[in-house]
Amino acid sequence: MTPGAPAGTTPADAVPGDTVPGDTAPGPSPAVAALDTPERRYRMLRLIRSFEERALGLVTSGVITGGIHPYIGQEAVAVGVCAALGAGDRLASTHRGHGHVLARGLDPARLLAELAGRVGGSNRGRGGSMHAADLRLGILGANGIVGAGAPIAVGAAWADLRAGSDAVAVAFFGDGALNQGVLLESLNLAAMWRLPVLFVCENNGYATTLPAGTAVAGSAVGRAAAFGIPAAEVDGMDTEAVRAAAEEAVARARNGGGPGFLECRTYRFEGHHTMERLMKLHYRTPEEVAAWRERDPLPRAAGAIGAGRAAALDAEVAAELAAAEEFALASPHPDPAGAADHLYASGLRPRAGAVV
Ligand SMILES: Cc1ncc(C[n+]2csc(CCOP(=O)(O)OP(=O)(O)O)c2C)c(N)n1
Ligand SMILES: [Mg+2]
Repeated sequence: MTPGAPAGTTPADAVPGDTVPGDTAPGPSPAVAALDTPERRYRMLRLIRSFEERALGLVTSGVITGGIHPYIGQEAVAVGVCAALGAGDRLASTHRGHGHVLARGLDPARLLAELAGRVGGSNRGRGGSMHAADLRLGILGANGIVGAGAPIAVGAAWADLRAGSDAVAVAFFGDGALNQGVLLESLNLAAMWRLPVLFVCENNGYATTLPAGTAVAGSAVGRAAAFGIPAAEVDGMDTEAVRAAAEEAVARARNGGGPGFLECRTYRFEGHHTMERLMKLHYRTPEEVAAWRERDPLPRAAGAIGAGRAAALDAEVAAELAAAEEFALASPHPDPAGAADHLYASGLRPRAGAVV
């Protein structure tokens, strides 16, 4: 492949299955997760919770290097929002993104392999925890840059609108993004151009160890209101409350009503990042953590379907994740000789002489 060849040409060194831009995951085309019944939503809550618990174990044993930002405690937000989406919609995720991508339908086996840096991973093991993406599911990517999903979702919504589609784009972000300029720019543009975007603030009370109460002047919904964007505060520990609020905002956006904004009040039960286990930090009291654990979204969702049915689904998920781990661990690490592959869109390669 000669440098500078026009985009769209097939590189001579193309990897099989990599001819479609964004078709990052080898294997069959995945389907968006169906979350249309309380049972399916409960199963997904359990899948995310158990996936994260298993991933924590793999961090401890050194199989996953670099650590993760566990989503445990916040599952109702991802499941409630994704339950309100259609197959053609899109989402931009965060550094704490496993719940978002699983709720959208990413195969847990592929995600676990991705976390472990294996070729069978959703991004061939090259992205890791903070970069899981699959454009076939409308997953525009997790993102290690606080607030950076917002402009990506706004751009996707603008492109879809221009293309005549009625798709909606969701931007997930934390309370830590509320003071990022790029979020405010994104809110402004989405409001000015009446773009079909749902901004979802997962307010878990802390940005790393910084309490939102000492960092955020005004309020989350107040920021949206300043741009004329309808905003609602939602109990982020209640899947059905999140779903109802998201459905309303998604329907309005899809019908030309412009962007919406949800502030989901939630809590992470684990540390900010797995590194926190090695640190002696005292920014939350055990009483505060215990009080939020009382509001765990899983028992509430299990109550709606009955204990027997919930236990059966728990067993199903446990078996699925055991198989996922087997798949992930059997998958090899990528060949270091191919480290520079996939850095550019199809048709582009590093400049001759570039050090990669
Ligand atoms: C632009 C930017 N600034 C700082 C960081 C370092 N950082 C990583 S996570 C984080 C806190 C994010 O808090 P929040 O947005 O509330 O999400 P949470 O971790 O609570 O889910 C920070 C400051 C970063 N990744 N990107
Ligand atoms: Mg936070």
